[in-house]
Amino acid sequence: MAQLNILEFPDPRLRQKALPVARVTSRITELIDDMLETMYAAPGIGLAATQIDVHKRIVVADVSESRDHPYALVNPTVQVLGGLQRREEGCLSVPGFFEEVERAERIRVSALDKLGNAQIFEAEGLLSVCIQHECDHLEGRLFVDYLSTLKRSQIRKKLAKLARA
Ligand code: GNR
Ligand code: NI
Repeated sequence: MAQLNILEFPDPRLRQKALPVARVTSRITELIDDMLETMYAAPGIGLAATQIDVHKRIVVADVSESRDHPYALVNPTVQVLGGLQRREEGCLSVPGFFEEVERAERIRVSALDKLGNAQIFEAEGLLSVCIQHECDHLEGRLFVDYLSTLKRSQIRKKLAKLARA
């Protein structure tokens, strides 16, 4: 297993659109294990492959208190079932900044799992937010894109200053 480096906003590589995984090979399974290790170490509740500069449609998540309920989603698709929620979000690629974002409350998720088997489940609350946040990464979108231009540029400037220090 290995921990991987996480790209930080405004790195242009975070804007790349991820490509579908053709087949869940042992290489993909190993990548998922490395992503889980990286997510738990960070610590975070989710991680998209885009954040580690791998532009494949792979997401991991674990929103449990006990940190022992991992999800691995390959080629995930999200169907909105209904409702809205506003929640404070953070991102390992935008360290130190937390802002409220509005998202769908209930979703249905279809994906392949770590072994390449099809999975389908419904999610709400924090898991729903997390999966929507991660699927945004696969499209090159970040939670700061939902904020005002002013707020986003403030965050960009503060992160640039921290990176220089
Ligand atoms: O660790 C994370 N916490 C979090 C909190 C609220 C909404 C979304 C998230 S995901 C984030 C990890 C991350 O950056 N995943 O891409
Ligand atoms: Ni994120």
